[in-house]
Amino acid sequence: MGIQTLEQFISKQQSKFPTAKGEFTHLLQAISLAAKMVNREVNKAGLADILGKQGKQNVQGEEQQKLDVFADQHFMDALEKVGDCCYLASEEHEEGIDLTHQTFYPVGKYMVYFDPLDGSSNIDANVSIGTIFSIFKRVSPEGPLTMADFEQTGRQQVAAGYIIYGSSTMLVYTTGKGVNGFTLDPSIGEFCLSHPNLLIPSTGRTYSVNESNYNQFSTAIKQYLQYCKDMDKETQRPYTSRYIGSLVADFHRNMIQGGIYLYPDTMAYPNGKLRLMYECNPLAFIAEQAGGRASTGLMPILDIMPEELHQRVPLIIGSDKMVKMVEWFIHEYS
Ligand code: AHM
Ligand code: MG
Repeated sequence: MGIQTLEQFISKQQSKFPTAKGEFTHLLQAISLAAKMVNREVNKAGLADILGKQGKQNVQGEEQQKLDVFADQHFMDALEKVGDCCYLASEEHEEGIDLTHQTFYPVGKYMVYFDPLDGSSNIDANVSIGTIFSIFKRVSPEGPLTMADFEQTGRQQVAAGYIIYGSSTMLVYTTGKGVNGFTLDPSIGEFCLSHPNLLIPSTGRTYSVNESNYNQFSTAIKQYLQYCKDMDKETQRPYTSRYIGSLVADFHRNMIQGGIYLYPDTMAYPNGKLRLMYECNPLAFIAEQAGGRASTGLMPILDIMPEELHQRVPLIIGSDKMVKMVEWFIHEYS
């Protein structure tokens, strides 16, 4: 069996729906193109004076890195030009962009939420970073967007994915029929199918959490972390602690090897740090599609009704049995 490029894979999937107009195919192609451009910049980051801070803060008061701005511009540009979107929202912009008002490019039915460069505080240290995206379809037929278009839970996502710029660059996505991973072959500039039908092991030995926040965690989370460190032959505890501090990288490792990632509420972040629309929802969709689980500890991430664009929620995500165990601790100790 020879290689199968992302484009070939998408076309093959699309051919199963003879009435489809190819809009979704174009959208994924646009994302793949922007990902390649960001990858190129990430790879030459040390050379091109693109490392370091931009000197501005984004809407959430975090310092923007130069590559954040580059990635945001390229994803925005590619998604706007493709003409299949009606709304674009990025971590880097306070407001989403309603494309139904513009006349320059065609307007389509897709709403895309994305984090252009997640974990960007790691760039200067050459640590893996990522892009995360979530795609919805507007529910109102046409014209201006309505509240109903924004009031969709993560279960209504039509696709979601991430790109990890790591020791190799991978694009992993789902359209609700399993998860597939593609590795960028730099010699031909194409993402090639490398991880068909990805499944998260139902349990693992790795837990990822920023443990410096321990004193701010609830009793339930403290008890769970103690459980991770306790000795038990059957469950192979103590578990191993691994925290990169780059969500896509921590999540991807757990996808491949099994494990759990937690960003619970803390005093500094009473609702957790991570954002529902472009960090938690897309990864939760992928996790569930790969046989894993994603929860706030009290409810599935995918059932949360969004209230605002940059809404934060606690995130517990990864191997099914491990996430269920945290839910059990939260139930017992709350
Ligand atoms: P960012 O979107 O500003 O990069 O923040 C999200 C990142 C995640 O990648 C990572 O898991 C988390 O923040 C790390 O936060 P902390 O440094 O508090 O552990
Ligand atoms: Mg982020």
